[in-house]
Amino acid sequence: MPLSLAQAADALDPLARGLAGRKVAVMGHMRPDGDCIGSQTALCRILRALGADARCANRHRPPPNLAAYAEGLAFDTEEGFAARPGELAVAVDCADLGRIGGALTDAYPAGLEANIDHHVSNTSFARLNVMVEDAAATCHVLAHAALAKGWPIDAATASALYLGIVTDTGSFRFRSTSPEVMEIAAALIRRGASPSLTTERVFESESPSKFRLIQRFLGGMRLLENGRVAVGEIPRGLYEETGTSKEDKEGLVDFPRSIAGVDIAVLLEEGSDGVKGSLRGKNPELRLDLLAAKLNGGGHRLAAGFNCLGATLERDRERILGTIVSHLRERAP
Ligand SMILES: [Mn+2]
Repeated sequence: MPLSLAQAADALDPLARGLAGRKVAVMGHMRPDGDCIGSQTALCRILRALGADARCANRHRPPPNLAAYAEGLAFDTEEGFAARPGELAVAVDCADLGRIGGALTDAYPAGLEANIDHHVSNTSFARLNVMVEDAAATCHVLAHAALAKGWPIDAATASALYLGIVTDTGSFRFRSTSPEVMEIAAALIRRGASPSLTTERVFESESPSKFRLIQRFLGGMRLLENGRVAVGEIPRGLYEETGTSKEDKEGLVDFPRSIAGVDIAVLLEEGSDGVKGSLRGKNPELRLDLLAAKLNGGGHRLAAGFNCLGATLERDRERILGTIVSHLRERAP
């Protein structure tokens, strides 16, 4: 059941304090983004300060522009991953167990201790499930709880919490940017988060190869349905050609989203195992989470993703785009 931020803080406080003296793995979703790295590292730091022996675990390492946030913490990846004796696992920013990946979750046969998230599609997969549908970010849920319950917040923790809020609100541009979100951001800045350093680290540290990827992505972008759908693609091999990797995909879908009149922005990424899609919108009535569910995915009303296993762009592009266009016609003719 979705909770309010205050209810979430009440549920999280006994959890965080009760983990003192325990070994804990704070897990996030594969191919971690700013909110994932921010909530993993912030919660890990808070739990340590409260007396737990906490580490971060993610199938993939933090992308280069977010690596600084994991400094000083154990951040383990799927390579040789094992649970420590008696260790409990807590997931942040993960809508379901599949987002964490079996390489990590299989190490905890008794299941996960807690699941802290803000995705509407969250499947309540842990013993304690704390899902705040209205939260702008998982870091918003954690920051609210930390401030309300007096958890230790040093400058590095404040910076990590701020990171997740900045990235998931699109630098305070998306609908989720409420007065309350700004108040929490202000409280984090007072505790040492730096807006300018965050911008530099996260948004102004792109590589020249990323620039080549952006050029190619923009060159192939096109509009459908009288300009209401904008699609960009990353065909198989483009990462290799441009000297980039999957991590460089971050932020590309904001280009189609930025065009006037576009209701649904689509990024299609072709890999060896199928076609992954990212969906972004401006109108919550369009329910992109429901659209993604039709394509083996999920997410939020305005930001969702899907994964068409075994698909290729050449064979399945029209079917995938057809599903997107019919959804748009159904929800907002
Ligand atoms: Mn998030």
